[in-house]
Amino acid sequence: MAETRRLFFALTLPDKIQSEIISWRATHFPYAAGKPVARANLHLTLAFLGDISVEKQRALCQLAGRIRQSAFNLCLDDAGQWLRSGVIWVGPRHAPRGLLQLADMLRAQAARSGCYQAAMPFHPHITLYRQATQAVALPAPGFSWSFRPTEFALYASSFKQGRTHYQVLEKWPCLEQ
Ligand code: 2AM
Repeated sequence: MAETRRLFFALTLPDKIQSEIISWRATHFPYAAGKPVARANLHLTLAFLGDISVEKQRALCQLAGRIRQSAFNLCLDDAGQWLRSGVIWVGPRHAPRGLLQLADMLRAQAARSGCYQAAMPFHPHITLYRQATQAVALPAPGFSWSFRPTEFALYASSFKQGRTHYQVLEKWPCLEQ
């Protein structure tokens, strides 16, 4: 059988914002809220591809390289919990148009290439906890982190020795106007 890898397109968070979110998480959520996501693993998924072959990966990378996406500002000022999937997240209260366009293009390219795309609308988020199946009190509004993503990336996800690892395989710029 052809070798496959579990891949997804995502925005990387600047180190400083990753660290600030981790500190904020430590003081604003109960200790046992769920399984905390490691600092370096914090990311915002744009399109999940699933387990795909090297050929399909190459084709999707070529398509991604043709995207001309203007840069946008992203403000993370919202938090929520999805009990069914056990996810606690932060994300933008108002998703910038550029972010939605970029995710739409990547998701459409993925779908056309045969990668199943969930019918649910894209809800941009950064997962902070997994296995959070008991409702927790969410932090009061007032927090926010803003940054200007300058690139998006293809990630490979692997699970080794009980830990999830994400590796950036390739990056593409968001264009300044
Ligand atoms: P999540 O954080 O909400 O679980 C790598 O698994 C990334 O792809 C995660 O950010 C995950 O979102 C996202 N993702 C989207 N659809 C997925 C799926 N069907 N299976 C696993 N991860 C998925």
